[in-house]
Amino acid sequence: RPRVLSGIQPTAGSFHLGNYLGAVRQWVALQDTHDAFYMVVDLHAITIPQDPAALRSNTRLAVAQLLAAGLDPERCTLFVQSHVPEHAQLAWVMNCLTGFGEAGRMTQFKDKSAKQGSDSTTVGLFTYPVLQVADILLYQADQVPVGGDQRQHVELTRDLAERFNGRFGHTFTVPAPYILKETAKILDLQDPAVKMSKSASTPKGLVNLLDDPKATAKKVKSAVTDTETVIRYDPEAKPGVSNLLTIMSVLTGTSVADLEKSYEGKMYGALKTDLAEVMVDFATPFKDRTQEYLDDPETLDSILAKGAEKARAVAAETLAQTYAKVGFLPAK
Ligand code: AQP
Repeated sequence: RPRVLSGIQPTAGSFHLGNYLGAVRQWVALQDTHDAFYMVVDLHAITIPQDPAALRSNTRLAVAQLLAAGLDPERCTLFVQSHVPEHAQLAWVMNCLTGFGEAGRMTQFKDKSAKQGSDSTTVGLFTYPVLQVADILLYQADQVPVGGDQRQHVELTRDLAERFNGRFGHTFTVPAPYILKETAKILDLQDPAVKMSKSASTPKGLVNLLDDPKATAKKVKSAVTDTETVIRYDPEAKPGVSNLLTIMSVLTGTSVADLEKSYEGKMYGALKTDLAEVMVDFATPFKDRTQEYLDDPETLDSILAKGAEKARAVAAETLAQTYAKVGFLPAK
């Protein structure tokens, strides 16, 4: 079975619709066809300041949401990044292989650091993509299921894997991104020119899965569309409506073409009302299941302990090979 690896940050509390449709939904499907490793990336979270107690509880909350979304610890390896120290260890080796200019070209870093200003941008944020390289290479992943905003980081991973392999002999699998075209970029409901994002979206543009379902319905109903009246999929000319059609299509399993047919002659309000209902039907049980997992922290922690053990077995082997190739004297 090919192997997949991916991660999600615990920082925002609730996952948003972009996280779910762009990434987590694919993770669930890939459990049946791939050897799947999924993690909550708390090392990445501290690239911006975190309250320690909040980070701890958000990490458990992220795990609970992943289980509620359908990850099954019997069919995948689910763990917390900081439980596997090899991530930080391999990241150092990868940092020493990455050009300063190369890291500076990462668009996510450029965007985020421009917003924060240089005094509050940490070196950790700068090397965040390199930690991501280590995350992926440690597991010899063949594919990396992510949203479109992560494509450049997977490209960097490929470059560094090839560079290391070229310099020291074959060590790492060169991974490919696994990005579904339809859901690669779920858009902000209020500003369909940009992706839905926890840090950049306004509250009205961002649908958090754990929001009060009534608030979610309201956000969907006030989504920005356009001045036409035709319900038609055209991401260039009609990004707002196309975004709603995409979300509706994925959550109901109906093709966009069939949706277009069924809304022929109808107004935007009809689509929004139906989608609001679909969203509420999806989010309500998701929220309940998340709460059930949170109410049982012992089970959660034992899932994570087993996950970390399985992950470490793979990660430790890759790190040992890497250290040997680099020329580190083995500890006796
Ligand atoms: N709008 C999106 N459409 C499709 N996929 C998305 N992802 C994020 N936003 C969208 C994908 O979700 C996964 C987890 O991303 P993350 O760990 O970066 O989570 P986040 O920090 O909550 O995501 P944001 O909102 O994108 O954060 P900021 O605002 O900090 O940049 C990834 O696979 C990502 O591609």
